[in-house]
Amino acid sequence: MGQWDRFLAPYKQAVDELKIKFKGMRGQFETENTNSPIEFVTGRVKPLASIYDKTLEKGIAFEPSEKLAHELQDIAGLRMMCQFVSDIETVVGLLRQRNDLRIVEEKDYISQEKQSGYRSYHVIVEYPVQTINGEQLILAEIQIRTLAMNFWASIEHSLNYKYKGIFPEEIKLRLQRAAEAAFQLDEEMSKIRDEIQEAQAYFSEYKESQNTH
Ligand code: 0O2
Repeated sequence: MGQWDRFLAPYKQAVDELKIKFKGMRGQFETENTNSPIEFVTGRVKPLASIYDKTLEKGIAFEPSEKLAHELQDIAGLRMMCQFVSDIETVVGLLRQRNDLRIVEEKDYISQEKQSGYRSYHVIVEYPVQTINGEQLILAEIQIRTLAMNFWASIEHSLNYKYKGIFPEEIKLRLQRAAEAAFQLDEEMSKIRDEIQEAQAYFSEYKESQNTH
Protein backbone atom coordinates (compact mmCIF):
# COMPACT_ATOMS: atom_id res chain seq x y z
CA MET A 1 0.00 0.00 0.00
CA GLY A 2 1.33 3.43 -0.91
CA GLN A 3 2.18 6.13 1.61
CA TRP A 4 -0.79 8.26 0.53
CA ASP A 5 -3.22 5.34 0.70
CA ARG A 6 -2.06 4.64 4.23
CA PHE A 7 -2.35 8.32 5.18
CA LEU A 8 -5.83 8.72 3.65
CA ALA A 9 -7.32 5.41 4.95
CA PRO A 10 -8.49 6.79 8.34
CA TYR A 11 -10.01 9.81 6.52
CA LYS A 12 -12.00 7.43 4.34
CA GLN A 13 -13.10 5.56 7.44
CA ALA A 14 -14.16 8.84 9.12
CA VAL A 15 -16.17 9.91 6.05
CA ASP A 16 -17.86 6.51 5.76
CA GLU A 17 -18.75 6.41 9.45
CA LEU A 18 -20.00 9.99 9.65
CA LYS A 19 -22.06 9.55 6.49
CA ILE A 20 -23.84 6.55 8.04
CA LYS A 21 -24.35 8.40 11.33
CA PHE A 22 -25.74 11.56 9.71
CA LYS A 23 -28.00 9.57 7.39
CA GLY A 24 -29.13 7.76 10.54
CA MET A 25 -30.18 11.10 12.04
CA ARG A 26 -32.41 11.67 9.04
CA GLY A 27 -33.85 8.18 9.44
CA GLN A 28 -34.68 8.90 13.08
CA PHE A 29 -36.75 11.95 12.13
CA GLU A 30 -38.60 9.82 9.59
CA THR A 31 -39.29 7.12 12.18
CA GLU A 32 -40.73 9.76 14.46
CA ASN A 33 -42.83 11.15 11.60
CA THR A 34 -41.26 14.57 12.07
CA ASN A 35 -40.00 16.72 9.22
CA SER A 36 -36.26 16.14 9.00
CA PRO A 37 -34.01 19.22 9.06
CA ILE A 38 -31.60 17.10 6.97
CA GLU A 39 -32.59 16.58 3.36
CA PHE A 40 -29.55 14.55 2.27
CA VAL A 41 -25.95 13.87 3.20
CA THR A 42 -22.86 13.47 1.02
CA GLY A 43 -19.23 12.90 1.83
CA ARG A 44 -15.86 12.59 0.16
CA VAL A 45 -12.18 12.31 0.82
CA LYS A 46 -10.41 15.22 -0.85
CA PRO A 47 -8.89 13.95 -4.10
CA LEU A 48 -5.07 13.94 -4.23
CA ALA A 49 -5.09 16.54 -7.04
CA SER A 50 -7.06 18.96 -4.81
CA ILE A 51 -4.75 18.22 -1.87
CA TYR A 52 -1.84 19.05 -4.16
CA ASP A 53 -3.44 22.37 -5.24
CA LYS A 54 -4.12 23.31 -1.61
CA THR A 55 -0.50 22.60 -0.56
CA LEU A 56 0.71 24.89 -3.36
CA GLU A 57 -1.73 27.60 -2.24
CA LYS A 58 -0.69 27.28 1.40
CA GLY A 59 3.02 26.85 0.64
CA ILE A 60 3.37 23.55 2.47
CA ALA A 61 5.07 20.36 1.32
CA PHE A 62 2.98 17.89 -0.65
CA GLU A 63 3.66 14.86 1.52
CA PRO A 64 1.63 12.84 4.00
CA SER A 65 2.56 14.48 7.31
CA GLU A 66 1.29 15.79 10.66
CA LYS A 67 1.58 19.30 9.29
CA LEU A 68 -0.62 18.50 6.31
CA ALA A 69 -3.19 16.81 8.57
CA HIS A 70 -3.19 19.93 10.75
CA GLU A 71 -3.28 22.54 7.94
CA LEU A 72 -5.86 20.93 5.66
CA GLN A 73 -9.00 20.66 7.72
CA ASP A 74 -11.18 19.33 4.93
CA ILE A 75 -9.39 16.18 3.77
CA ALA A 76 -12.46 14.47 5.21
CA GLY A 77 -15.49 16.42 4.02
CA LEU A 78 -19.19 15.95 4.77
CA ARG A 79 -22.11 17.97 3.48
CA MET A 80 -25.55 18.14 5.01
CA MET A 81 -28.25 19.69 2.87
CA CYS A 82 -31.34 21.31 4.39
CA GLN A 83 -34.59 22.60 2.94
CA PHE A 84 -34.77 25.78 4.99
CA VAL A 85 -32.21 28.22 6.39
CA SER A 86 -33.55 27.72 9.93
CA ASP A 87 -32.87 23.95 9.61
CA ILE A 88 -29.15 24.77 9.49
CA GLU A 89 -29.17 26.05 13.08
CA THR A 90 -31.11 22.93 14.10
CA VAL A 91 -28.51 20.67 12.47
CA VAL A 92 -25.63 22.60 14.07
CA GLY A 93 -27.42 22.21 17.43
CA LEU A 94 -27.65 18.45 16.85
CA LEU A 95 -23.91 18.31 16.09
CA ARG A 96 -23.09 20.33 19.23
CA GLN A 97 -24.86 17.80 21.43
CA ARG A 98 -23.14 14.70 20.01
CA ASN A 99 -20.46 13.09 22.09
CA ASP A 100 -18.79 11.07 19.33
CA LEU A 101 -17.14 14.20 17.91
CA ARG A 102 -15.65 17.44 19.19
CA ILE A 103 -16.31 20.77 17.49
CA VAL A 104 -13.04 22.62 16.92
CA GLU A 105 -14.30 25.62 14.97
CA GLU A 106 -17.44 27.05 13.37
CA LYS A 107 -17.40 29.33 10.33
CA ASP A 108 -20.60 31.18 9.54
CA TYR A 109 -20.58 32.10 5.86
CA ILE A 110 -24.34 32.63 6.00
CA SER A 111 -24.54 35.82 8.02
CA GLN A 112 -21.09 36.69 6.62
CA GLU A 113 -21.21 35.48 3.02
CA LYS A 114 -17.96 35.22 1.06
CA GLN A 115 -17.14 37.81 -1.54
CA SER A 116 -17.87 35.30 -4.31
CA GLY A 117 -21.45 35.06 -3.01
CA TYR A 118 -20.76 31.67 -1.34
CA ARG A 119 -23.03 30.88 1.60
CA SER A 120 -22.74 27.87 3.89
CA TYR A 121 -22.12 27.01 7.55
CA HIS A 122 -18.90 25.13 8.21
CA VAL A 123 -18.20 23.10 11.31
CA ILE A 124 -14.71 21.67 11.80
CA VAL A 125 -14.75 18.62 14.02
CA GLU A 126 -12.28 16.23 15.54
CA TYR A 127 -13.50 12.67 15.14
CA PRO A 128 -11.87 9.61 16.71
CA VAL A 129 -11.38 6.71 14.33
CA GLN A 130 -10.62 3.28 15.78
CA THR A 131 -7.83 1.55 13.88
CA ILE A 132 -5.88 -1.66 14.42
CA ASN A 133 -3.08 0.58 15.71
CA GLY A 134 -5.29 2.38 18.22
CA GLU A 135 -7.39 5.52 18.12
CA GLN A 136 -6.61 8.29 15.65
CA LEU A 137 -8.12 11.77 15.81
CA ILE A 138 -9.20 12.95 12.39
CA LEU A 139 -10.20 16.50 11.44
CA ALA A 140 -13.29 16.73 9.25
CA GLU A 141 -15.15 19.67 7.75
CA ILE A 142 -18.94 19.52 7.76
CA GLN A 143 -20.60 21.97 5.40
CA ILE A 144 -24.26 22.63 6.20
CA ARG A 145 -26.29 24.49 3.60
CA THR A 146 -29.69 24.78 1.99
CA LEU A 147 -30.51 23.18 -1.35
CA ALA A 148 -30.37 26.64 -2.96
CA MET A 149 -26.94 27.37 -1.44
CA ASN A 150 -25.75 23.96 -2.62
CA PHE A 151 -27.05 24.53 -6.14
CA TRP A 152 -25.18 27.83 -6.37
CA ALA A 153 -21.97 26.43 -4.85
CA SER A 154 -21.84 23.40 -7.13
CA ILE A 155 -22.31 25.53 -10.27
CA GLU A 156 -19.75 28.07 -9.09
CA HIS A 157 -17.34 25.26 -8.23
CA SER A 158 -17.52 23.83 -11.78
CA LEU A 159 -17.04 27.29 -13.30
CA ASN A 160 -14.15 27.91 -10.92
CA TYR A 161 -12.55 24.76 -12.24
CA LYS A 162 -13.08 25.89 -15.82
CA TYR A 163 -11.69 29.40 -15.27
CA LYS A 164 -9.08 28.28 -12.69
CA GLY A 165 -10.38 30.81 -10.19
CA ILE A 166 -10.01 33.79 -12.53
CA PHE A 167 -13.52 34.62 -13.63
CA PRO A 168 -14.23 37.09 -16.43
CA GLU A 169 -15.91 40.18 -14.87
CA GLU A 170 -19.22 39.40 -16.56
CA ILE A 171 -19.38 35.85 -15.16
CA LYS A 172 -18.42 37.11 -11.71
CA LEU A 173 -21.27 39.61 -11.82
CA ARG A 174 -23.76 37.04 -13.04
CA LEU A 175 -22.69 34.62 -10.29
CA GLN A 176 -23.21 37.36 -7.71
CA ARG A 177 -26.68 37.99 -9.11
CA ALA A 178 -27.41 34.24 -9.06
CA ALA A 179 -26.27 34.15 -5.41
CA GLU A 180 -28.72 36.95 -4.65
CA ALA A 181 -31.49 35.00 -6.42
CA ALA A 182 -30.64 31.88 -4.37
CA PHE A 183 -30.81 34.02 -1.23
CA GLN A 184 -34.24 35.36 -2.26
CA LEU A 185 -35.43 31.81 -2.95
CA ASP A 186 -34.38 30.74 0.57
CA GLU A 187 -36.18 33.78 2.03
CA GLU A 188 -39.36 33.02 0.12
CA MET A 189 -39.34 29.31 1.01
CA SER A 190 -38.87 30.24 4.69
CA LYS A 191 -41.94 32.46 4.50
CA ILE A 192 -44.11 29.65 3.17
CA ARG A 193 -42.41 27.01 5.32
CA ASP A 194 -45.47 26.04 7.39
CA GLU A 195 -47.55 25.66 4.26
CA ILE A 196 -44.87 23.47 2.61
CA GLN A 197 -44.40 21.26 5.67
CA GLU A 198 -48.14 20.71 6.05
CA ALA A 199 -48.28 19.64 2.41
CA GLN A 200 -45.29 17.31 2.88
CA ALA A 201 -46.87 15.67 5.94
CA TYR A 202 -50.11 15.23 4.01
CA PHE A 203 -48.24 13.76 1.05
CA SER A 204 -46.27 11.22 3.14
CA GLU A 205 -49.52 10.10 4.84
CA TYR A 206 -51.03 9.65 1.40
CA LYS A 207 -48.00 7.60 0.23
CA GLU A 208 -48.22 5.39 3.34
CA SER A 209 -51.93 4.75 2.77
CA GLN A 210 -51.19 3.81 -0.86
CA ASN A 211 -48.50 1.34 0.31
CA THR A 212 -50.89 -0.46 2.63
CA HIS A 213 -53.33 -1.18 -0.20
P1 0O2 B 1 -13.30 21.54 -2.60
O1 0O2 B 1 -13.04 21.18 -4.01
O2 0O2 B 1 -14.73 21.72 -2.28
O3 0O2 B 1 -12.59 20.66 -1.63
P2 0O2 B 1 -8.68 27.30 3.28
O4 0O2 B 1 -9.15 26.01 3.90
O5 0O2 B 1 -7.49 27.88 3.93
O6 0O2 B 1 -8.61 27.24 1.80
P3 0O2 B 1 -10.79 28.70 4.45
O7 0O2 B 1 -11.42 29.96 3.98
O8 0O2 B 1 -10.32 28.63 5.84
O9 0O2 B 1 -9.69 28.43 3.43
O10 0O2 B 1 -11.69 27.46 4.22
P4 0O2 B 1 -13.21 27.55 3.96
O11 0O2 B 1 -13.47 28.58 2.94
O12 0O2 B 1 -13.89 27.60 5.26
O13 0O2 B 1 -13.51 26.14 3.34
C1 0O2 B 1 -13.06 25.80 2.12
C2 0O2 B 1 -14.14 25.01 1.41
O14 0O2 B 1 -15.38 25.72 1.44
C3 0O2 B 1 -13.82 24.87 -0.04
O15 0O2 B 1 -13.01 23.75 -0.22
C4 0O2 B 1 -15.19 24.74 -0.69
O16 0O2 B 1 -15.70 23.45 -0.53
C5 0O2 B 1 -16.00 25.70 0.15
N1 0O2 B 1 -15.94 27.07 -0.38
C6 0O2 B 1 -15.38 28.14 0.21
N2 0O2 B 1 -15.52 29.24 -0.54
C7 0O2 B 1 -16.19 28.87 -1.66
C8 0O2 B 1 -16.66 29.57 -2.82
O17 0O2 B 1 -16.47 30.77 -3.00
N3 0O2 B 1 -17.30 28.82 -3.75
C9 0O2 B 1 -17.53 27.49 -3.61
N4 0O2 B 1 -18.18 26.85 -4.58
N5 0O2 B 1 -17.10 26.81 -2.52
C10 0O2 B 1 -16.44 27.49 -1.56
P5 0O2 B 1 -11.97 23.73 -1.41
O18 0O2 B 1 -10.79 22.96 -0.97
O19 0O2 B 1 -11.69 25.12 -1.88
O20 0O2 B 1 -12.67 23.00 -2.53
